[in-house]
Amino acid sequence: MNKKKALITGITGQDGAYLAEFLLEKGYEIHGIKRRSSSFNTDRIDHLYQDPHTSHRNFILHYGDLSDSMSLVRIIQQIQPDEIYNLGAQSHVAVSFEIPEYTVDTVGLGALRILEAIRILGLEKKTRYYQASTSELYGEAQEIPQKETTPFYPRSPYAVAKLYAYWITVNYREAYGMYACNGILFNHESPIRGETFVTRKITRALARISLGLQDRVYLGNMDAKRDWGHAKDYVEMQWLMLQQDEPDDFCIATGVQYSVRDFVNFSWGHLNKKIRWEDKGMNEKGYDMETGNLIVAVDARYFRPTEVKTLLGDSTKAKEKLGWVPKITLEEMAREMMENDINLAKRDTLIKRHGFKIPNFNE
Ligand code: NDP
Ligand code: GDR
Repeated sequence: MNKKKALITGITGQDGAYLAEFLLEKGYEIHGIKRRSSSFNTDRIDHLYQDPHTSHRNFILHYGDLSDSMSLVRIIQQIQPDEIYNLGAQSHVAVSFEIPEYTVDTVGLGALRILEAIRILGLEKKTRYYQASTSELYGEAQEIPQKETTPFYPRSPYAVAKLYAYWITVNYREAYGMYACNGILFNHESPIRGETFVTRKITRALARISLGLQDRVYLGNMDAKRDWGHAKDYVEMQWLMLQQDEPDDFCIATGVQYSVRDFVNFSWGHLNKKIRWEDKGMNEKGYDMETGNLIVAVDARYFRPTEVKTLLGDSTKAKEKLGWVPKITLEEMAREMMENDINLAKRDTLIKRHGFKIPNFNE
């Protein structure tokens, strides 16, 4: 039997890496789109790499870009994929205020370019399409918890671009009978989460502080609340959504909410340490109880022009129709992330001890 072929945009990102691993285990032939970079950008998938000079590969990367229709048409025509997972994006909410046009180009028009490529190539009945939609669509939440029927109120250029991508996916499904779905995923993290998203920024910094590599971490809104799940759990749902009889849209969340401050406490608590918080509110500072040293400081540069204060999801529909339930708790995930970042910090300590310079970025 011929292997199923999946094409993944954003394969070098957090979800792309977990999804590629998951689909390889299911026996898929994986094709991924990577964009040109002046330095290597495949860290998260290097363990899956197969030498292009060998035959019978089932993991193949193609140069392309969501802003380049021609590359997308060429790759889709060549592969004729059974499934496309559109995970590629300028996915940082705060950065989208700095580069709004580029964000809309990759996130909004990127989705349109793929859908239109499927249509132009006459693959409407063959190729199933997954759109990486987001809880950021709810923004200023109109209902608690949020589910598939909750009205959207996006609060950033990123979220507004994702709103376009959401509706163009629905429109191509209705207009052309395509199997196209939106996974409205709430925040999901992991040890390979990008270093500038708040959870990873926290675990990485606290690990380094505990080993004396840096003295504090600067954060923004400590009161923001999120429904945080584990990326490994969530990619299974992306696949399940494309295996149904009829295409549909689903919310994916844990149904449990914590604040950024809670996440700091979980992570520092992993080291059996406690934090004393002073100046309650936005200017709150966190001191290590043992040493009395300031380890968390609030810096207004991390506040956003319009903030999403609180998100909490209801994934009853996914539980009922897909049989999907999240397995990994936030405490387990924070522990896994801390352990990973402590190992990386130990490696940096060793490098420093031998006289080499280590990067000291604090974004
Ligand atoms: P990441 O930021 O980790 O990965 C984004 C990926 O998109 C990277 O592979 C990146 O490539 C690629 N990319 C960026 N710009 C382009 C472009 N112009 N052309 C082609 N590829 C590009 O995101 P996640 O893995 O966390 O998220 C996956 C998707 O899910 C995104 O669309 C995100 O918006 C969405 N989402 C994520 C959630 C989360 O909590 N993680 C929640 C809800 C939705 P490179 O490595 O070269 O930068
Ligand atoms: P988010 O994730 O914006 O929800 O988007 P992020 O981790 O960036 O922020 C979560 C909340 O934490 C607050 N915050 C900080 N955020 C960052 N990045 N850095 C800080 O120093 C900091 N301090 C406080 C933020 O203000 C925010 O309220 C993520 C992305 O993966 C999107 O692509 C995805 O669509 C959504 O999750 C669901």
